[in-house]
Amino acid sequence: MFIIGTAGHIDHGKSALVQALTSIDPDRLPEEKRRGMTIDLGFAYLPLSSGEVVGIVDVPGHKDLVRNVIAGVWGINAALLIIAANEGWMPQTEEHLQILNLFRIKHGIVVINKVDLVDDPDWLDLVEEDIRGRLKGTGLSDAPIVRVSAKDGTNIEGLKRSIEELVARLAPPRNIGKPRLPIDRVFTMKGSGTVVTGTLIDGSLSQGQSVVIYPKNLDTRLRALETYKEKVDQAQPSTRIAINLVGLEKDALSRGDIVFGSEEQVKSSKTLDAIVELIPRLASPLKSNTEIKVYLGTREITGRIVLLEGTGLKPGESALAQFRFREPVAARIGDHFIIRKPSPQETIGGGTILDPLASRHRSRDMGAVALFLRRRLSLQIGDLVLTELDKNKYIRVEDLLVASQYSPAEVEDCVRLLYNQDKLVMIGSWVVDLAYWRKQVADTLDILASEHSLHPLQRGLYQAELQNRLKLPKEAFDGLLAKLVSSREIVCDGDIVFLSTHKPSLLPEQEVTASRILELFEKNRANPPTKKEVVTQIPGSEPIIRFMCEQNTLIELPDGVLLERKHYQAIKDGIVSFLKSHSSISIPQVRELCGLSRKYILPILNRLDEEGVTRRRGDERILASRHD
Ligand SMILES: Nc1nc2c(ncn2[C@@H]2O[C@H](COP(=O)(O)OP(=O)(O)OP(=O)(O)O)[C@@H](O)[C@H]2O)c(=O)[nH]1
Ligand SMILES: [Mg+2]
Repeated sequence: MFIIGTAGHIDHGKSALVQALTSIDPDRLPEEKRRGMTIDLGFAYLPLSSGEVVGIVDVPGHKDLVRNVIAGVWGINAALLIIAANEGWMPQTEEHLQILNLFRIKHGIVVINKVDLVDDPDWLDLVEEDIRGRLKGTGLSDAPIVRVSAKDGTNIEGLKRSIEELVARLAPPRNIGKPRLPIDRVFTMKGSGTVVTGTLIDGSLSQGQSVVIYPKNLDTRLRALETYKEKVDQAQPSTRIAINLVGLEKDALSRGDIVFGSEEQVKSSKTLDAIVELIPRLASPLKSNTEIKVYLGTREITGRIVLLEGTGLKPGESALAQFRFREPVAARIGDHFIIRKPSPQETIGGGTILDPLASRHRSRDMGAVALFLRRRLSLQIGDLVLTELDKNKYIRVEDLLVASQYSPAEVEDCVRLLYNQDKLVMIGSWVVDLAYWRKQVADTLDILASEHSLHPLQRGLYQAELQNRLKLPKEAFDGLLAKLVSSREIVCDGDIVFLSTHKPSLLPEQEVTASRILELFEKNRANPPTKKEVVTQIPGSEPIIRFMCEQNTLIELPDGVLLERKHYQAIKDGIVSFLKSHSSISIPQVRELCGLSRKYILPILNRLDEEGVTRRRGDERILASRHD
């Protein structure tokens, strides 16, 4: 499916030509009939011999109605640039051509109309020669030039053949599964309620499906769809469609609103970065921070343009720029737009959106921002994926490049390809920028190394603490640890992470303290000191006690009770062997067995319960099942 738009100066016969081609009068408003001119967009369709139907959008030629032209040209695949033979090239011929050019329309036919008014064939040759010269350097420079008369029908059949040839050359419209319908008309139809029309792009829409309408985020459903006067179940991209919406008042909608297939596909921002180009014949340069009108989709929106490189842009030149709007705008990377001066109204340029979700840039970041945007100029998916990662650092695959003209499957395939080429990192559902990932790996090793040198007695760092100090989502953080474990750079022991080269060890003077601590326990077997008591007797011994606990030389029990490992093991063995010949053991029996007071016995028994050695039954302990 394709859409062709008309273009050209007022009264050059655009609407007459549409009627001659299709037998449909595109001027539908009473005022248009009365004044004999097109005011708003008109629509028709042309069935081709192939059976395909081409949609036609007819635009007004009046110089004050250029905003309607832009809304109409947006979304067309090819153009008919119509020039009256008797008048030749005129100001809006030029302005419309510039608009087509800025929208990167590269396919079209130039029609010299009203040949019935010119008797002299040499004159027509001159007109054609002049046109050829003016098309140079534009997207239509090689377009065929066809001479017709809409009035007497001269060569209308020839023009139809040219249209057939043109359509055969067009690349099929893309269906990326993310339908957008920028609304160009809203009206009420008796019996069915609110109807909107527009050019559908980027995906298909089906009867009954739910949609969301931006910017008010109105949820609704498509009661019925029509393309070219026929009811259809599904409409394909690059068709003109009319949709009947359930439960919405006409006043809730207007031109410029966008129907989206789902809420997840709506991404918007008040700041958008773009490449902007000024048309060559402008009288003055464009200053940074100027207020302008931007035409995106069918929406006209006023905002400021901030040049990201330099303070002024000369006619015919291009530069990176940021738009700052008061309200958010939903655009996609690669969308073309037109810019106009508010007064006097004049088309001054256009361009392409490079980052529809930009933020305000600080002047010191400008160099990096420019580099980032320049890498996007190709609009190639690989460049977009890599720059998006550079910007976001890490992102879920399904959130990557939603606001682009690529399908989720294309993005995923590209991510996989770049992953195979070692250009990015994939961890679970996350994609991580390669340089960022490397930095996180280096940071992990640095953090652990400095932690070890700061606390040589400790085994390492808690995973949660390390994750806090890095900036990665949990799933990616786990992936990072797993990778460093498999390359044997780090060890994860339960919650603790440490460098594989790290062995906690005591300095010679700390060894002395450790022996003194052990001595305390050996001397007081019947009444071992608590942690507090050790620290009182040997000031500064706390880290060494912790180290000895980690090394399993000491065992720390609840309530600050400490026991020498060997001592604890002996008590445990005693209790287990007692229970092997007795069904249970009471607290007095434990006391008798190990010669310790109640202060130690309860923590010991609780610990044994925790270890699954014993189990409580009333006031007594029995062997836990695995010891039966
Ligand atoms: N003699 C002659 N008159 C034509 C021809 N085509 C259109 N006209 C007349 O030119 C006038 C303007 O035609 P339109 O089709 O309304 O022109 P338009 O380009 O659509 O005008 P706008 O929409 O206002 O820009 C009408 O009076 C038409 O009848 C033609 O081939 N020969
Ligand atoms: Mg017209």
